[in-house]
Amino acid sequence: MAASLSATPAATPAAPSTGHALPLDLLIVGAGLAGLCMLHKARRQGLNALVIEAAGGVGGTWYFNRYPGARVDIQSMEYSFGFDEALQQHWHWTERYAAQPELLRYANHVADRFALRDAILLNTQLAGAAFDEASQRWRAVAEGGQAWAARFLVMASGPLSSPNQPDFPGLARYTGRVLHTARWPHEAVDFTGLRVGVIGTGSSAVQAIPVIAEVAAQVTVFQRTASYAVPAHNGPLDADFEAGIKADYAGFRARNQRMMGGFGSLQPPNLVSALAVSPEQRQAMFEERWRIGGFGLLGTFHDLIVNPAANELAAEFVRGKIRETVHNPATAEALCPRHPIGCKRLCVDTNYYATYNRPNVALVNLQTSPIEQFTPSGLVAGGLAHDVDALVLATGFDAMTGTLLKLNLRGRGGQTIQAKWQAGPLNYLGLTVAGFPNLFNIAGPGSTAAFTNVIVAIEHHVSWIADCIAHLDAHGLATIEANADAEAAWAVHVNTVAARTVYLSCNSWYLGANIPGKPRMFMPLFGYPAYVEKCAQVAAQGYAGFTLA
Ligand code: NA7
Repeated sequence: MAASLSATPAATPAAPSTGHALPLDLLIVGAGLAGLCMLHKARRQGLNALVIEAAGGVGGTWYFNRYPGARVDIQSMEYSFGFDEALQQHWHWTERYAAQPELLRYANHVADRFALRDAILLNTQLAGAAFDEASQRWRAVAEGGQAWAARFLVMASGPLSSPNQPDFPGLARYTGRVLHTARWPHEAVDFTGLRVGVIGTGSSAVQAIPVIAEVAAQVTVFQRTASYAVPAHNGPLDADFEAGIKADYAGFRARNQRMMGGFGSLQPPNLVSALAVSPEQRQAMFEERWRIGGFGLLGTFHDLIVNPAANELAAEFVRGKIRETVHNPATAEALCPRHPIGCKRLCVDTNYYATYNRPNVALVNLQTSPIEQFTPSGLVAGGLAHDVDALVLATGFDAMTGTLLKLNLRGRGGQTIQAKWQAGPLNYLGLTVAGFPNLFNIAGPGSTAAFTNVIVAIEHHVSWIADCIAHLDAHGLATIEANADAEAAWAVHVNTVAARTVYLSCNSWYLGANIPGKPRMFMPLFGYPAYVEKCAQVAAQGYAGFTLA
């Protein structure tokens, strides 16, 4: 960290460039969709808030993940804010699943529409923040040295914001261009006629590979774990569909709120077990969902995520689709995942498996042909040299905790977040951390965000935080802090819920298993409606499980 923290008051109470002369109520870290939403809500509540953002623009995920083919995996009509009727009536999505440029335009539209930019400091990376017990303020410093004091620190830094850059020994020897999907350059990258290597086959790779393959001379995909991908059937947004939703957008949002993931009410899960129907019926039901496309496949039967035997039937259905699609039987077999479907986030694709039928696309299975070394012209895997002009790392994120753990965050008594989360991200309701008063984390571990339409999760968190602050203000209270026992019970709860599902049976980023050395702890909570109810109950009981002072 370039800047240091001390218990002495911050030298500069607020950044002069934003005109924030008043003491800050909220310092919000991150100008992605969560930060924008929090800022707007705080201002509507009469609070003085400032957002700091490391990037040169707003939009978070949609600012950084600009790789070819990047698009949302939840339908556009659902992946948008519902807090403002005029906004949701005004905004028009062009596609069923919006692409990154359109999503970034949406984030910018929100910033402009609600006149948020005067309270957003771009190119400002938080170095650290410490809770000063004497003043009961968070004192934060940016890497450039600017400093602030704020009553509340809101981390809106995103669950998937720290790219995973695996420590590939010898990668530095490679002299071609290396790109990471999560830190894609802003200028166009032209792969025309080039030989491109792609490491990773998660959602980002599944979206990027078909698009890169259309122009590249050769694409070589290095796969460690095969992915399940369901067709998006993407295309222009149907005007009648849009009009139908807009005729009762509020009702649509409300119905989505009752779904396990906060989305998908147009295609609710069938209330039948995969084991209770005949093989022919089962096949027909899977086929129907496959024809519709998207995450709804996992709702073909109500027990696919909780019953391994039911899950295997869905997994085998998708393997059947892979074998049908991919002409080369050996490639098809290598592309067939073996872990339970849904255990890692399902990919929503356009032509992913079919892309392996192109003569210019090859798959290297790292299970049988591990990467041995990098060379100036490429890499050697399984004894074979692969020369490439560019290497795309589609290796994902140090999810949910990566960003916070890079910061110098200190709670009571100078305890660091690294010490606090040594064995995994302990927190209460996902929103708060014992020993870190007045700190809120949006869409982080311990909440349902990773399993939810994240915008729905963000809006819920923002409302909860705003209501909590209003409660403190109404009662003349300065601080709220999770109790250690409530926090410990919450960690048990999150893992108990996960243990009833297939989620513990593969090496996913939900478990921290994609990062060597990261403590294994199941981080997201499954089940949005029950979570919302619990958060509401806690508030209704005067913030049970918290100490308010
Ligand atoms: P993911 O889904 O975490 O995918 C990362 C991919 O990179 C995955 O196939 C990994 O294999 C692979 N990977 C990671 N490290 C390595 C190393 N060291 N060697 C080889 N391969 C590696 O990230 P995405 O960016 O695709 O998607 C993240 C989320 O964004 C997604 O879930 C959606 O919510 C949107 P592994 O499976 O770990 O064996």
